[in-house]
Amino acid sequence: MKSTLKKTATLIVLFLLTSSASLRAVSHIDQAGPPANKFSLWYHQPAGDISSKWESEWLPLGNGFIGAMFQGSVDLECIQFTEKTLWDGGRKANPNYFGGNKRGAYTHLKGVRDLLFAGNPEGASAEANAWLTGDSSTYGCFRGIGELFITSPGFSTATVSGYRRELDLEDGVGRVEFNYKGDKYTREYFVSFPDKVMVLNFDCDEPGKLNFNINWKSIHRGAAISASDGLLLMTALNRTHGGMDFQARAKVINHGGSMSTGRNSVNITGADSVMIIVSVATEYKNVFSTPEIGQYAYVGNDPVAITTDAINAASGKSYARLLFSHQKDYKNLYNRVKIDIGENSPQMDKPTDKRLSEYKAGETDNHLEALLFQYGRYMLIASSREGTLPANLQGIWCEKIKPPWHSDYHFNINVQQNYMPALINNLAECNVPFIDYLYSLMEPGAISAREHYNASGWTVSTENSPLGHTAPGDSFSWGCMPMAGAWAAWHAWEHYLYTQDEDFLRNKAYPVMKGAAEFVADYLVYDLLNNDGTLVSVPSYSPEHGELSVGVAMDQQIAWAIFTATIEASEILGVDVTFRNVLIEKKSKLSDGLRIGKYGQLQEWKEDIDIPNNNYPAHVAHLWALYPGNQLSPAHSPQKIIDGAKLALEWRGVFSKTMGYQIAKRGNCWARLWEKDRVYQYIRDQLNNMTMNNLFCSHDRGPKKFQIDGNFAYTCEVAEFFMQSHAGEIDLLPALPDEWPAGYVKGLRAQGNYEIDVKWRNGKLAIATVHSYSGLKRKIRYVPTGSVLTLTSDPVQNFSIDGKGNLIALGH
Ligand code: FUC
Repeated sequence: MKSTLKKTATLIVLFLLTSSASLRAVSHIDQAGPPANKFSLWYHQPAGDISSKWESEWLPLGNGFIGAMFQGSVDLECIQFTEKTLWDGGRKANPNYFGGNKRGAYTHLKGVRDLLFAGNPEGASAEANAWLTGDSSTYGCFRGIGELFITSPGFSTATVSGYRRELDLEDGVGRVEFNYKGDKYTREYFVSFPDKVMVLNFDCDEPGKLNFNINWKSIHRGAAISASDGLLLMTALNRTHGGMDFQARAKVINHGGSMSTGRNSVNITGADSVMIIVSVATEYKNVFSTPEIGQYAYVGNDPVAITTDAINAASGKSYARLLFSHQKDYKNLYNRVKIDIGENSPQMDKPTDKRLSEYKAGETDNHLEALLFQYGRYMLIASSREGTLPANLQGIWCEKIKPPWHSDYHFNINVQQNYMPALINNLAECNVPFIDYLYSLMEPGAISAREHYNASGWTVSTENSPLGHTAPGDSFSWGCMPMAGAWAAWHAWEHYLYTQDEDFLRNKAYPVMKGAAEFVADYLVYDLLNNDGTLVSVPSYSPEHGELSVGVAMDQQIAWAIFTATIEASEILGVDVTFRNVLIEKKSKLSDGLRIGKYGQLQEWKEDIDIPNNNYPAHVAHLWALYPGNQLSPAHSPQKIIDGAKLALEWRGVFSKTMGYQIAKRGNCWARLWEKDRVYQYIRDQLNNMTMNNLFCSHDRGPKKFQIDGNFAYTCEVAEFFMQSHAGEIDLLPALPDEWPAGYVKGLRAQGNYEIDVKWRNGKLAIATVHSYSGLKRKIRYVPTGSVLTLTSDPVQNFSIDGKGNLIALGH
């Protein structure tokens, strides 16, 4: 029966076929409908060429270690991959590598400060560029590794029908499906965190139909490729010129048919199904020093042992079992947050690229906006898992030898922005790699603190590599960021604020915070320019805006935040009374980072020199205290400061002008100001102008350049429209846009160890459920009316509003 049906279908398809298109083109006859799971990205055609479409069309998979992108081609499938720790450079490139630090640079610090105090910023810049910059000559770079090809001999893509390429965010799986000569072919791809392997499974509903040639190539010259017994190896050992050793190992397992192994490839003939398991590892180890190598070691893992063990363990498991463990792990994280802001039929039934282009043409598509939100959560799960490095500028995905900005850790906003969505979106586990990483920066960061600033504690600058490069960059103003470590360490404090995990605070967060606060305490000096008796950061620089200066707003705000957090943490832990008192004393003398200037604006610099409407498209650094900081809130801050922040944002928040990674940041600032009518334009701008067909965020408005913090900032922004908790209370619906009149969000996390579900109708709260895991009795505010209640210690509490908008507690 099945074969009769299939024959009829084949005839129809053949009848309908037009002349054959180019090899990659896929027929649109018998087009596939949408996938079963609504939170999926899907397409009617494979992604384009790797050289021009990788960052805009290919779809990402990852487990925090291995990052892969798949093209979805029928006849020549390509899975591009890398491993997060593949960093070339550092000590392997130069045995005298010293983390980029220049020994004794600090002896010139006083000279730079004196010039700034003498009112000579140009002279100070020249002096700083001559003496205080770091050495970036062997800084290194994150790199792609290679591409795996699965060729289907005899296949013609022109004759497939029902083609669909998808990334299913609900299942954590990529798929390619199509019909060919009456048979249905299904391919499923994922990267498993529990099994530490990438798994590719090829199936057909008719036995014996799968014929493949499987091989791969590396983008690294000198990587040896070999094959034996269904096993492909890509090995680069004993590399010179700074190259990190690595190995990729792929095992091909066929069910039915036969397998033969050539010199560099594996051939499958007539199989029922085929599974390919891939392990990738490098010699990178995040250890600062070893007895054999000394400082800046950062190697010590054995890639051959890691890939051998992973493949041996995984190849003894069935595809179903590997899939089961992957989904159990993935769904445990992904399923915690559910969102519904409205579903827009018929847009939801259209492929993602079509939806996006219609959206750009003005179509309403709330579900697409929700899809982008969940995509950020997917990407964080795929790029940031415990046991390895945090997500970098491209998360974990890289196809090149030289990605933009080395795809490194940028500490003047980007790496922090990667982690802004983690806690509120119930992914605390994905935040841990960042805090672990900061912990590991304490050793190299102490050397930079000493050599460049004669300070205790630890520091890091604008650009950082996982090879311990914590020195300032090679142009000083841009490349120095004295408060970078403190900003990052403040994330460790936030982790505690959300989770209330005192062990984590004691063992992980507090040491990081204390070291950062020590550095800041030493770095601050009395302001001899204004002679006002305040402590200021000198030299300081408002990221990418202006010249070297004395006590820029952002530095002062971050100093305030790290002091406040460290004082409080030391009280909670009952430690370091003397140091705490030093911080209390210094905090009382800090120059205020919340100065209001002659136009009523929140100042970016200590001097009142802001230019109205200057529309600078990048950082809005002086709003740090508002977002991501915790210092400001309309709930308790003086109106003058809130108005000053609004004006500053007005001048700099101009719609459709900012860069990709800054759009959601501005939306988030308006959300923190509880200006619901200002936020939605940033949602629209990001999707309209900076979102590519695979929903990656572009850094630039011109030629597209993938940078992941734009995606992550979006996911944070959307969550904060529904709920905020930075002001020591739970704020419900603080910035709900009118464009999302009804819906719900379930599973957000709030500071104080709460989990929050919110449902609304006609733009008004219907019900909010607070799950209280630590029993704290904080306030809960319904922002649209300002109505406030106090939480009890009950584990579950429900709230709604009465006819006047007053918050009312409901029974359980
Ligand atoms: C910051 C930004 C740049 C870029 C870089 C990676 O310095 O200002 O535009 O995003 O990071």
